[in-house]
Amino acid sequence: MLSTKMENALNEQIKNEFSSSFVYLAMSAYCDEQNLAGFAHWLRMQSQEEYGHAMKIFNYIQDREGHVVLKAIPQPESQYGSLVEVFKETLEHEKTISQMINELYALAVEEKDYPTQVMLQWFINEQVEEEKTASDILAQVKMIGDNTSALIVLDQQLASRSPESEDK
Ligand code: OFO
Repeated sequence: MLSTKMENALNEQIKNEFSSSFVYLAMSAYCDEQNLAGFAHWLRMQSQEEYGHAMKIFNYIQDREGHVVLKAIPQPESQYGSLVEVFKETLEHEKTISQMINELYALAVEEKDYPTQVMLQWFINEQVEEEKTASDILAQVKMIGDNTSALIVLDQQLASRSPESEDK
């Protein structure tokens, strides 16, 4: 059974993952308005992935016979200055989420909650990937600068992202 402290912290992380989903959906809308359909698609897939992360913790709390509490999520930004800004914010956002996951893991260690530690290891690995992907796209967007042809190529590449499988 989950301790109250652990359960509260996991419910908070459900909120953070749903909040991430909202942030990426807002970024997707911004890219769509800039006629960057590939970026918009990629960010929409990212938003769905974050929804999946929230549900992974949601299901876990239920498996441990805990109590799920869905908290209000903040309104995301709806305007961005540029693509560079979008991916700078994406990278910063993922670093913040990594920190949150690490803190959750530290709490699970403190609580001697071994199943939660195992569950969180998936998220620790995932965050390494999330930060790398955000950092790679940010570097590419910076390199492209004002080169429209290169931007179109990257937009086409990002359009090919497929939805994550169930266990992602
Ligand atoms: Fe849930 O990994 Fe990004 O935020």
